[in-house]
Amino acid sequence: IVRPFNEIPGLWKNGLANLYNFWKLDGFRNLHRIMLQNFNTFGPIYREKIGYYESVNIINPEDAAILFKAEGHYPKRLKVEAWTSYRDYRNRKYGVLLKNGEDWRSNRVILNKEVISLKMLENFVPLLDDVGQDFVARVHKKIQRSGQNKWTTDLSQELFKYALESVSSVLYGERLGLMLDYIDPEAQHFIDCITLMFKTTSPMLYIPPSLLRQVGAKVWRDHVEAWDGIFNQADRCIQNIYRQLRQETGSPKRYPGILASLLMLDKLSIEDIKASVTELMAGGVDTTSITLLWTLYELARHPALQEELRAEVAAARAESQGDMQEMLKRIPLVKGALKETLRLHPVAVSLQRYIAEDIIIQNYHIPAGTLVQLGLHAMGRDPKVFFRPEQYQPSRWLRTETHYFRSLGFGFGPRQCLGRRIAEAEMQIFLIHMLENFRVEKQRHVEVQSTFELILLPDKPILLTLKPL
Ligand code: HEM
Ligand code: 2DC
Repeated sequence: IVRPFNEIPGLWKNGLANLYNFWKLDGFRNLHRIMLQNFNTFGPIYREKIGYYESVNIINPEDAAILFKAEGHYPKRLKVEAWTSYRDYRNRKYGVLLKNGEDWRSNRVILNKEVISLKMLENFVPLLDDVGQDFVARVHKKIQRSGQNKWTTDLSQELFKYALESVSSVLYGERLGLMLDYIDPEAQHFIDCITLMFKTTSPMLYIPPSLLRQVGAKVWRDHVEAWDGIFNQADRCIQNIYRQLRQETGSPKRYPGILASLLMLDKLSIEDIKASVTELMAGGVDTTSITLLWTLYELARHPALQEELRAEVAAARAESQGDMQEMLKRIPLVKGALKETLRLHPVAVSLQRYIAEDIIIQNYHIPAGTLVQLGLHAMGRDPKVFFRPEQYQPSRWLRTETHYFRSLGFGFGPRQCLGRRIAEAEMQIFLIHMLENFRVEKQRHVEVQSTFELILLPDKPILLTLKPL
């Protein structure tokens, strides 16, 4: 017999009291740990209300399958009101990230062809390979300058620049020059704005931005300032390409980048293109860079594994005579390492959908329209889902264990990450070049954990030492 919605365990009766407790636990930064704890207390399904944020939470891959089968024709994630409020406030259009319904679908279908199709990957790879090579050259230079034949540093700022340079090169078909010694201060400002934008979003998941705006709260003001910085910089890049395109005659000889392709295609309005390209540019910085930082950290902690990956890359290089596109087909363990990083250190603490139809999960009835969250971070660490979950083991993705609804770092289905192909290629190419050039080591015994700033980030600087091979 199916049990009713109201019998799902959890704390969902008093949103304000729960918000107060959440705040006392520093929940704004500990969301992932609180979710783990809730699954321990309540079991594989619990209902929750914090402030005005209400959801049902699940953890099992089999339940995730049920959730995604009920996502409907127009899958809808949690509405991040801070982001929509900013757009409304400044009168800017929603891009594919924030649109819903038919408007989302028609934009997404066109963007899919230019951004996430395998055909386009061919165009992206040479651009991303150039950035990877420049990154390595930059590190060699830093090592030389140190005079110690090694370089010990917190790589996060370097990785932000690598990620922004990479995503910009595929969006605009042009380099920003962030691998040079003196970089455009505007680009640095853009990077800082993205970090601030994420950080100021998390409190506004639970307290309505409209309220914070009315009382003139600092988080809201900082949030607006951050998005303003993001949009100003993106507008400059977009204007620049738009102008060039109008001056050019005839069709371009080489691949002109995603933005120019979309403009020439002429299927989306300029305002729609601008909105989605800005989202792609902003979405392409902290996500891949943090994932790469965690991967280097894990490789530094597992030297034998690092050598195994290096051997795989060397063999792939030899077999494909340096053709990067071919190489990417011959590095299953490197790909496994990235999956393993996203299992233990996912960018997104959860995946969510407002379900389009009634479903039954763990024998509870859940009505259509409910926000259901899959605890991605919790699932990745659950011993019932992954054998010895605490171990970083890229080879688990090659064989033996089942992968059914277990590799969800980029989300699922038609609403999954639009930047997925770019992110994957960018990260694989980065690791190839790094493994071919440097040994990565870390300081003794510093346990790094995650902190929640809308995305999950390392809670302290990760110091790594790079030594030339
Ligand atoms: C959406 C993860 C990199 C742009 C998402 C979602 C996740 C995610 C979990 C939500 C998917 C869902 O609801 O099913 C990641 C991870 C990344 C990454 C783990 C890197 C390691 C990127 C990059 C870009 C990007 C590089 C841009 C080039 C987007 C956009 C959406 C999105 C635009 C919204 C798509 C839509 O609503 O239709 N990402 N992402 N992401 N991501 Fe990423
Ligand atoms: C944060 O409880 C925790 O990819 C919330 O590139 C639920 C939630 C909703 C939407 C998620 C968000 C979480 C984490 C960051 C995500 C976002 C959707 C897209 C975004 C996963 C899990 C991200 C980082 C995009 C951001 C692009 C943007 C800033 C232009």
